[in-house]
Amino acid sequence: MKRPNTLLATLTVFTALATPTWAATSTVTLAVPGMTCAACPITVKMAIAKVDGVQKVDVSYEKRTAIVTFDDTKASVQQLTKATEDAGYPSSVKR
Ligand SMILES: [Cu+2]
Repeated sequence: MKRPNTLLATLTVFTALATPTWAATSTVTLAVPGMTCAACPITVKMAIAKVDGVQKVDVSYEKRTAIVTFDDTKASVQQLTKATEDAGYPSSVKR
């Protein structure tokens, strides 16, 4: 009965990745498809930077992504995506 154990281990890893509890600093890549000109990344970056706990924001207009480093005891991914959405740029976690 190797299969169930392997499945359980896989699920455990995925759960751990989805909800990191051991570290204060997390990095997430957000897909921001709504950026349509060179000025958009500035708006997105400012919106994300305002979220408490955000330490670093790298927005790529070419890739339509925002790579955010944040303190996950202060901020959540949901707060980050909400911040971009409130600024007019809905985003989602890129995997
Ligand atoms: Cu623009």
